[in-house]
Amino acid sequence: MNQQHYDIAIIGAGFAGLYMLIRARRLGLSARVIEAAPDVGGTWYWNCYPGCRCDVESVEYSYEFDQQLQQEWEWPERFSAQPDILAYINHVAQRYELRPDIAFNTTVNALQFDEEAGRWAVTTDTGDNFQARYVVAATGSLSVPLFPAIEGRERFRGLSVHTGQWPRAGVDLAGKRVAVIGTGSSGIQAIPEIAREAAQLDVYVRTPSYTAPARNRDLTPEELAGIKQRYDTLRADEKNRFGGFGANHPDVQVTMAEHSDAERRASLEQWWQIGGLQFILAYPDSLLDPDTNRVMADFVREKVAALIDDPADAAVLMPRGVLGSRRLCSDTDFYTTFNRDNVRVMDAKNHPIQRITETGIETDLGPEAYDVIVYATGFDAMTGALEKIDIRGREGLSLRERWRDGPANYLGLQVAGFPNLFMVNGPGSVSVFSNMVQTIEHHVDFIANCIGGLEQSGAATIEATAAAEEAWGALMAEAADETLLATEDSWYVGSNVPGKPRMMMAFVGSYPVYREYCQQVVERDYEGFAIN
Ligand code: FAD
Ligand code: N01
Repeated sequence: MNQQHYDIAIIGAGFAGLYMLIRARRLGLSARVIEAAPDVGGTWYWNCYPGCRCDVESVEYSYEFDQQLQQEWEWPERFSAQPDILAYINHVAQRYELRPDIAFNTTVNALQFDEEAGRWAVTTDTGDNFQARYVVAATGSLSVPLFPAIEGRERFRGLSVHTGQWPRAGVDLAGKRVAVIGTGSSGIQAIPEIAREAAQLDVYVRTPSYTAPARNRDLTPEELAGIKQRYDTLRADEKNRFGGFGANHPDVQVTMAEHSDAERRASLEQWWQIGGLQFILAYPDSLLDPDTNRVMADFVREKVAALIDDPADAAVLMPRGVLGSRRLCSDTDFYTTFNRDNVRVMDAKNHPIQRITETGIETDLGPEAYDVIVYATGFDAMTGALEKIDIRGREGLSLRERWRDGPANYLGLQVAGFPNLFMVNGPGSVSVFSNMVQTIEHHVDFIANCIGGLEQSGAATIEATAAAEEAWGALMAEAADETLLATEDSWYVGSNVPGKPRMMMAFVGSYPVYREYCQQVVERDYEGFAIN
């Protein structure tokens, strides 16, 4: 028989939930983690599609809370592959003996705040229900896979798979006719791998993404030893970078306008050679000045044109619009994959997918038959996982209702009317514009310190005030308006989900600014929060 009451309910056993459990234990509080998956890992459990890896360097995309852990773990590659990241998370779960406090294969369906008792009732799909004084939703920003609303999807008699729900046993693609729908980060990583296995691969491209070569490679033992020696400096430096990553590379402060044409060219070439997401950091005004952005985008287009043999394919795959307003992807052999004889580019912008049939995909150019359809079609990001839960705060207030016009929040941590309910990297935080393990640690530390303080003071609840929420919303909007980030349709602004309110859902004012803001809030006795 499970215990009926816990101090803290933690939802999710990814990077965020696991660290929250560690911090709860350090506070001497009882905690129970509920996880829908059969094991730990979150993103890195679910996304086991071929080619999946991180795009923030592994030595940065990892926990820093324990020096020993940081020193003992050996990252094999610059950008480690999903199995290696999952192995690391499993190591963490084992090292800190976390599993006994986690209920796997269990989904939280509802959370209801009992105002009189000052407790949350947690209801799950297995009947494993309990109460907790605090709830930490470590439910993930990109954890609800999204299928497109294409007619007939259920009719397909072959295999349909989403990259975010890839079968654990793998998919045998040898000799198969495969279609991939979607060319965001997931599609771009999976396509070269699928092309190597499948007999035939058709890639349906509606909006081509900007992508820079990852230039992934093995980390040499000497390199890793060097990083470990200066880990403290690296971590400190990281916290001063826009997105909390990139500390292995120069921190460019010179805007593009300060460079001559030749210097500009040399700089962009240098960053192209460094590779990956870092390319966006070539100039500090890359996401602020439309001229800088255009020059960088033209540079990428020139590179793309040189990599694809067939000009007609290149035209379909050529990225357009603002560089970075959809997440810059990071690839290995993406464009050259289209030079293979077994790969075709399908222009899904001019010939949209009309329907899925029993045998394949139909456009106005006719039907195409497939054995496997891969949906690399993304996620109901930022709010999806929270809105799947029926969350009721004070006076039965529903979170879904509260967020009908957009995810109002304070610091991406709390929502007014929902006391003692914390989000990790929730909408309104830096989250998806950062090295998320770094910002997860920052959020969890904030939450744990806050709970620790409440416990010491004997206060029962903490809750964002409506005024603080409104002010934070205005600040978020202001920060977004100062950048080019909200100019195009993307999951950043919720436009990939029909009916979702369109707004920039993360704080784009930078991680250092966000840290400073949080620091001031704490120094002013949790300004913007009501403590009772
Ligand atoms: P998640 O890892 O998403 O874990 C949330 C967990 O909560 C999931 O396991 C889910 O099953 C569980 N859950 C949700 N709702 C419920 C419920 N109601 N009941 C029970 N359980 C629930 N970020 C970077 O910074 N760098 C990268 O290189 C990077 N690469 C990525 C690659 C991919 C393919 C994807 C999809 C995302 C990537 N991200 C990256 C973002 C990534 O999501 C975060 O870095 C990080 O892993 C998030 O950890 P988390 O614990 O917050 O959430
Ligand atoms: O999802 P996406 P993702 N017909 O939303 C297309 C992280 N991540 O899973 O834009 C045709 O970016 C859609 O086209 P359009 C990272 O933060 C990181 O790839 O709607 N196409 C788009 O091309 C990332 O940003 C890594 O026109 C259709 C694609 O599906 C986030 O997760 C790896 C369609 C969806 O792209 C999400 O990335 C993976 C239709 N009907 C993920 N419907 C790293 O590298 C949708 N599409 C670290």
